[in-house]
Amino acid sequence: MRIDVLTLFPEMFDSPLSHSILKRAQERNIVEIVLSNIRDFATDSYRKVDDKPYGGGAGMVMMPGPMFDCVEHAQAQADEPGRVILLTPQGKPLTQEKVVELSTEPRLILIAGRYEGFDERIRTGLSAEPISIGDYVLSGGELGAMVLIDAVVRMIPGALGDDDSAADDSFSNGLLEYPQYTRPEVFRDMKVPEILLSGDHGKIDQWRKEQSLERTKQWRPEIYEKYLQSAPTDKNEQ
Ligand code: 4HQ
Repeated sequence: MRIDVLTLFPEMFDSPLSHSILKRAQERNIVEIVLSNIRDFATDSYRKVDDKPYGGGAGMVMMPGPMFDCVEHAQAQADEPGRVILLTPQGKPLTQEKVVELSTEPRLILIAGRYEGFDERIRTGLSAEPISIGDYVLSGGELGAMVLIDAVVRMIPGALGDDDSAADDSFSNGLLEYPQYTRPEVFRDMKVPEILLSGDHGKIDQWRKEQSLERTKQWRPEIYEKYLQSAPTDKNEQ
């Protein structure tokens, strides 16, 4: 996969991209991540990329010109145009389902904006899909783009190491993950549940499933309802 990121602050990406799973995935050529500075596509001597909103109002809006030129420059570097994504609180929420879908794309182009928002023609004219990482307001789209990259890249086959697994992660089966324990068996008077020490893997699987169901019901009732309504498998017999 190739991921282009369009931003006014490419340096913000240096640290997240140079550690752990994202670092290794790039080294193994599982993903190529290319940063472009939108300001390099400004056309005036001030390198202006934002302007006042038509109709008045507070704040500044990202101009379409530099953004179109930046996207088209990125698209000229590969055969497929790639799926263009706009990070914005107005987008559909990023879910694990969406993450898995994006992980099968050959190419993504992420637009991380600043200021109060984008000229609407950036969304319409570039067929950009608005995506939000959550219902809160960030200072810019960069952290949203980093969250999306991290979640997507780890789902590409080969990106996770042998000791990592996506199979038991929260949401992978539509439920929150069961509680985990490691050594010591007793820590500050708190004991590891007896069943996990029993060696009975049938019983352990059953306990974990019950725990997943129980914490999802308690903590994320809306996810629990969705799970109950989804395709009937062994789940509804529990
Ligand atoms: N912003 N999910 C405003 C976000 C955001 C979000 C990004 C703030 C775009 C212009 N991005 N800029 N929530 O709050 O992705």
